[in-house]
Amino acid sequence: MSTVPHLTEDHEAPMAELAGLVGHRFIYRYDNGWQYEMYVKNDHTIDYRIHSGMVGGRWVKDQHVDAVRIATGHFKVSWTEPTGTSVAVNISPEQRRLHGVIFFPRWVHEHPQRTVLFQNDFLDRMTSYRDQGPTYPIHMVSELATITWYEHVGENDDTVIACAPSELPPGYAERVN
Ligand code: FER
Repeated sequence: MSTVPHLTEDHEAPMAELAGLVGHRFIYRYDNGWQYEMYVKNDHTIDYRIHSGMVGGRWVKDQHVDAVRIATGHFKVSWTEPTGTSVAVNISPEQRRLHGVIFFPRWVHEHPQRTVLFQNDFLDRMTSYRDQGPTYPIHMVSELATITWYEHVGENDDTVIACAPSELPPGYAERVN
């Protein structure tokens, strides 16, 4: 913990360090064709939607993450889902480049459709599947991606990711900026 009296977090002054990441929406397509959307809600939370891929249609709000700046303009966001899936994403917004590593438990790889839902409404089901497994062997997916949409929308806005991918207007995820 910090010993600085007015700071209570164990990571001091994160906001200046994470400018360019926090409060931004990213839409990106991995080189394997999988398309994702991530909203960095604040320095420890993301909301996201999966537009296509093995678990296309899945969406999640208020996932707790670890976010750090590795170097100027280069960030890393890492977390473990209630399903047991773990993800680490490196993001270079200005270069429109991203690299993700996803570690899927065996049960997700065998039954991806079990995770295609609004996860927040099914947390008990997800942790139950996670605890049943099988977990191993882990299915690792390591892919580069191109960021096709990058926009500042501000922090802690629950309207940014508020519906399933299927409920979006046609062409929503294909817009490029
Ligand atoms: C990402 C890669 C994987 C991402 C989320 C996941 C929001 C989540 C995977 C899962 O739980 O199935 O780039 O960004």
